[in-house]
Amino acid sequence: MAPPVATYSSPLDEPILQVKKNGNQVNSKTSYDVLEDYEGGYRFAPIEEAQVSRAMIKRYFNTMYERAVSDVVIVGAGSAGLSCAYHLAKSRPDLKITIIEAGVAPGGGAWLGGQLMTPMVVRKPADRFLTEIGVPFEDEGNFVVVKHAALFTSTVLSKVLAMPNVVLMNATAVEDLIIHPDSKGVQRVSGVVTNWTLVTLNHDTQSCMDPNVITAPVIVSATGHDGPMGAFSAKRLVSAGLLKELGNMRCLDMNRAEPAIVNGTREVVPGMVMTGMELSEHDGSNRMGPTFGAMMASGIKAAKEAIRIIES
Ligand code: 48N
Repeated sequence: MAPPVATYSSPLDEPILQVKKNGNQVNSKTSYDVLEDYEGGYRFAPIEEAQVSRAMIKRYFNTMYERAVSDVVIVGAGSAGLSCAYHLAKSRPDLKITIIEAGVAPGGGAWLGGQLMTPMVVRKPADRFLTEIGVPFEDEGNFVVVKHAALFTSTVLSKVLAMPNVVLMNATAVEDLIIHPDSKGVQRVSGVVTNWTLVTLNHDTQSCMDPNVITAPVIVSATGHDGPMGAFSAKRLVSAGLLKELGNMRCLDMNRAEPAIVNGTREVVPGMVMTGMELSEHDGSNRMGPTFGAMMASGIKAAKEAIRIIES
């Protein structure tokens, strides 16, 4: 039998959620209700295609205009950047926090545990962050295991995106830094230079694709140690003459790496706080491999550092 064809005389003035079932008007209160067959089949409110474009354009470009001046820009939405964003936005709901993420999908390396395996290991006491955001885990004594890394990442991401003072611009890359001398002549990071990531990755194929800018008194750099732009800010600080040389991440040592990253999280140059695995490239600390507690704790420390700078 052919599926029912939704036919209605004048959709624009038909009551949207008033649908007929067995000849009677029915208020479809829940999504399940509307899944049942109604006379004329499942129905949507009518729309003009241009309404969709304008709904996206208006909001996105209003946001770009409004966030051209932010209070804190976080570069990189991996586990460190997202943990920083969560703590910062929760502690200071008055701050305009803008996250710039080069990938279409935020989350960095935290969608998987290690060697593409899915469980995520978090060493105590960093499990407290999991408890705070409501991520269940199995307790193994000195560490805990989240059944799938994506459960942590999707949870922290959803909480960060739900915060009214946070804006995430994904598929957008930071391709340079804004650096000004302050009143004492000290070089200070004062913002970021951005472009669509696909443009940033293609400057060698098409010249003169100039970037955009976002200014902020504090930049938190959490660009990780691998991927097409890993350790972006650390490398740029070297080429800009604000860092003598990269420390270069050292070999794996979990017990040394994790406290070094957390305790080393700091304002590495005036106006820039560095967090997560990018710091291992900046400082030359060890890598910790497939354990994520330091990313969470480092992100939280970066948030505290950003607040300290803002309030100083
Ligand atoms: O997940 P990552 O790479 O970085 P972190 O520091 O948040 O977490 C690191 C963690 O995943 C590990 O590497 C673990 C602990 N392994 C350690 C080890 O020993 O191997 O996230 C960085 C994010 C990514 O999403 C990138 O796409 C993004 O930063 N990114 C950028 N976004 C915008 N502009 C850029 N220039 C840029 N560069 C990187």
